[in-house]
Amino acid sequence: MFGFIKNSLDKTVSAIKSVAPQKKVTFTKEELEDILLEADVEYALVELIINELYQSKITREMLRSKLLATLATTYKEPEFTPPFVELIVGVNGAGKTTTISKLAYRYKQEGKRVILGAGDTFRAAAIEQLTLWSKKLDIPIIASKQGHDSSAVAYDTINSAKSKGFDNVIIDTAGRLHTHKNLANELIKINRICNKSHEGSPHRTLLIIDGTQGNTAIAQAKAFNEMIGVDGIIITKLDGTAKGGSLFSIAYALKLPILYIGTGEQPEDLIVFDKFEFVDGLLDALFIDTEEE
Ligand SMILES: Nc1nc2c(ncn2[C@@H]2O[C@H](COP(=O)(O)OP(=O)(O)O)[C@@H](O)[C@H]2O)c(=O)[nH]1
Ligand SMILES: [Mg+2]
Repeated sequence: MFGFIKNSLDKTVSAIKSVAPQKKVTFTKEELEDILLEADVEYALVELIINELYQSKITREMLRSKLLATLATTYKEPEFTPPFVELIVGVNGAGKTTTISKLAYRYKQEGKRVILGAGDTFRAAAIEQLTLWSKKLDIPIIASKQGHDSSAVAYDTINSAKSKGFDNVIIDTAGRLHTHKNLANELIKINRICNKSHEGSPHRTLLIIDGTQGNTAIAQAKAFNEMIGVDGIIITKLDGTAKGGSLFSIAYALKLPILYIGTGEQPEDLIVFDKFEFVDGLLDALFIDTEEE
């Protein structure tokens, strides 16, 4: 898989190159400040990183350890009784439905039996979209009509999975309702109903964040985390953005692990997030490889 994360950083690397065209062995703090801001690392985090670097000439290793530290939160899979139930949350257009099909495809490739729940009952198009993916991927789905209770969909999906011995349940949710409070209430209710239908579930709540939004997604991500509690993040559309540096600020601000990144619209365009590969992908664009000399 090596190289895929790096490819998704192409645009971010181009942005960096605009302020640091020449690779070097060390950079000054001022140079690094420009570089990190250009990559869309949030201002406060840039300052924090810069202030923690005590030397005047910053080497690759010094910066590397600071960047890795922002991605320090790790994910620990909880103990669970199958099926493993996942709730997918995030604002409209973030890439929830697409990411669900990618996850489902991945699990199916791993030999698992997956079922989808079309829990975004607010928009008819969301139900149709997930149904279309389920047909394409030949993965069963539980769907109801627009306007129906999304918790009922979650309940039915989990029950069906239990009775048929499925391994994974992935439930879509609405990204927007008439008001923020409505959305919060709906998500809290789905959470409760999942637990009713299968104690201990949902086992994992994943927040989908549109990578092209960069740092502006942080406030929104915090809101979701406060609403229902998020276990991990998936950043989508990294293929189309120069804001790769925002991953540091998002992970750091939320103290949540980034689990996957989305790099396209196809089911296979989901990559396990490897923080080392990500950080080194950026650093390779900046620092001269001293071993090559
Ligand atoms: N290029 C790219 N497009 C994506 C990615 N993930 C989702 N999309 C597109 O973003 C749009 C919104 O996605 P959708 O799954 O409907 O978002 P939802 O409203 O959160 O369910 C669709 O056109 C998707 O094809 C990604 O990783 N890369
Ligand atoms: Mg959707």
